[in-house]
Amino acid sequence: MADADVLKSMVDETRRFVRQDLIPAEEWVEEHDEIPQHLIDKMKSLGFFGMTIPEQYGGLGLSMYDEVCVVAEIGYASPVFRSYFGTSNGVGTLGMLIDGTEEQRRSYLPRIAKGELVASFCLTEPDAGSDAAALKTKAVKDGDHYVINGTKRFTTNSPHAGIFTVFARTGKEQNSSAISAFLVERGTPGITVAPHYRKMGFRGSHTADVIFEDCRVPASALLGGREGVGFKTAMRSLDHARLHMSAVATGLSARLIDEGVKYAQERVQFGKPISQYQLIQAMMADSEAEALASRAMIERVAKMKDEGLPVTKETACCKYFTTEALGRIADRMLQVHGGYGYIKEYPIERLFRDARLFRIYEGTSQIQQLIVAREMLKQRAA
Ligand code: COS
Repeated sequence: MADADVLKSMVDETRRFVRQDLIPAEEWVEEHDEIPQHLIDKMKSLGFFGMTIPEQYGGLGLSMYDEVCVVAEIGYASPVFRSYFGTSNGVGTLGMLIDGTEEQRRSYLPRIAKGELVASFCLTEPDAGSDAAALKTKAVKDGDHYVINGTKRFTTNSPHAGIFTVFARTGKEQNSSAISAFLVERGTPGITVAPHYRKMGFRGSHTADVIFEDCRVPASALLGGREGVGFKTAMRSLDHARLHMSAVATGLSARLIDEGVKYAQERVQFGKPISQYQLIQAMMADSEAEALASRAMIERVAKMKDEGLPVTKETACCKYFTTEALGRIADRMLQVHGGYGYIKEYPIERLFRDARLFRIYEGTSQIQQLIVAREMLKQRAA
């Protein structure tokens, strides 16, 4: 964990950047469906692309606690900005950090930390979403190479990515024990990134299918040099990434509350600001209580993770609670705006659409419930 003063100055600097640079650019991003290059450059200079990458590989080496504190600040802006560097810190690099060889880490992490190389995570497929172990992409050994064939779906940042962590079947078994992970560089013949999807929200963050057709990679691309452990690498990466995502959701909840309360203080009906009415206050109070609970959860679980404790159940609890709370808060704060919440005049309409994704990606709420219940039963059986 960083020294308290160092963390405070990082949080303060991030808060300033969010308010001075990111929030004023949100509408431009929405309209143009891209992030201006000068903001990407500023995010690079602040070290955001290497936030979780250890210092020895050129990153900031934040602890999980530091990470949730900084990320909750970034989450206060449109989640699109965080999304651009999110995969480089999260699922796109965690595999290398958890199971990669030293050579693999040295080859990619310093460039990812600088923002020169965007990392992307190819797990989901057309027929393997929640049931990730059902993936069909194959990697067949051919001498000192593997040949990869398959289609990966909804791959965040794939249009910008320079390196993909690709999960593929190397064995004949139909279960998760036949899944391996590969580090595949963009530009390898046989990779096609499809045009990005038109989504409900998150304009400016690009998600596309990645198609592998007879894509030959050297055997050294096999993550950690071991077949059959890829599924566990993916699950362990997601344990971390779901806590990171919970911090983003917590930041966005705080923003939505500020937007709703500001509107309630300005909007006059029946002769006084609507913030003076108890039915509006109830929505404010319910939202504030849930935001506080979210904040307490992420901080506590981050500390547990830093202590090396198992947190599969706890990160799933965080992802489940913070993103469902975010959904309720977004709905209430839009309700506070009344008819003005349903038109594009205020940020709430866009943030509401963005908030909807949180209950779906990096594992739906239903998958988080399933993980929590399974872990509870496992603990009781032990
Ligand atoms: N950490 C380490 N190992 C884990 C693990 C974790 N968090 N979760 C599972 N494993 C291990 C299990 O212990 C098991 O190992 P053994 O075979 O040695 O016993 C193996 O992985 C298979 O686990 P399990 O049987 O639980 O797999 P299932 O296919 O039943 O389901 C879920 C696992 C549902 C949890 C998984 O498919 C999942 O997370 N799905 C959602 C995927 C997702 O989030 N997609 C979003 C897009 S990716 S950004």
